[in-house]
Amino acid sequence: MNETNDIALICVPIWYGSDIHGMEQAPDILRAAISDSNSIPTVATTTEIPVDELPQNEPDNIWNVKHLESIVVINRQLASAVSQQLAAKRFVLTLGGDHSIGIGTVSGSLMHDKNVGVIWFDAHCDMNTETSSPTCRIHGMPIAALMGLCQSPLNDIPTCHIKPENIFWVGARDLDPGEQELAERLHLHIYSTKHIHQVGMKAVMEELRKEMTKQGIEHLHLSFDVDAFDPKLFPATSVRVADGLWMDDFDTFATLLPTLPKMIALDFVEYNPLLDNEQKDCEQLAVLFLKQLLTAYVG
Ligand SMILES: [Mn+2]
Repeated sequence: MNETNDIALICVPIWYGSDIHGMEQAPDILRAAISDSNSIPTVATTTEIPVDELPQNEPDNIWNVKHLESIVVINRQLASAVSQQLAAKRFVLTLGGDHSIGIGTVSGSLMHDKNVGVIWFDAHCDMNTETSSPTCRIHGMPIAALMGLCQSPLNDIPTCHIKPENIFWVGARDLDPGEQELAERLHLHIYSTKHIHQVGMKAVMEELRKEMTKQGIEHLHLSFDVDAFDPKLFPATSVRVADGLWMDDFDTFATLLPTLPKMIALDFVEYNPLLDNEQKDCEQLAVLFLKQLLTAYVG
């Protein structure tokens, strides 16, 4: 699997999962920025997942979840696009959009390898269900859908559900009560920012390596949400949480990523260009992150 190092780029300009405008602009901006940067490997093929306008009268659902039908349609298409590209032995880079796209991307990786490991790099755990969610926004639910804990059609997007022990949260620091309960009951692998800063990112990467070996994981999917960073470092995101990760944490993470099972897919989500400054500092940081994350895998 993945004998070649070609990149398949998938763009998903969606904001419906966050219900906040701006993130739909990120794929075009990042795509232009990485094609201008000669330090990022060339993209072999690009797929645009169509994000249609919301219908005038959106159908109700009993959970009052926002934009459910549109998000389900988009994620079904995304899952099959990801699995097709993985089957063609390409490395899949998906540019969001909000983090609701994690349902589709990880579903695609699961079609390729049922035992795929997932690093959910995020300030949040994103494992609320339709009933535990305080906001009714789907970008806080992808992990619950992937684990099969949802009740709506979100649950049926993955053709097989992920084992909770194959998910590794890095940078989490804002758990809702329902998520806290799940984390304790299922003994989830959550590496909080506090823990990372206590023991150091290097030690955390070693813990990840050992746990992934224990689970027999051969392939890795990295779902990278920029809100994992401290808002002082990366303010251009919509759901900011204080006390996040810093540049040296990221450098260690990216440097040691090749010591983990081979990464086959990377999602880059929740960058909101409308919240960037005039100098586009966050756009430049985003390109730097992508470059460092991709270096060991492609090109
Ligand atoms: Mn997220």
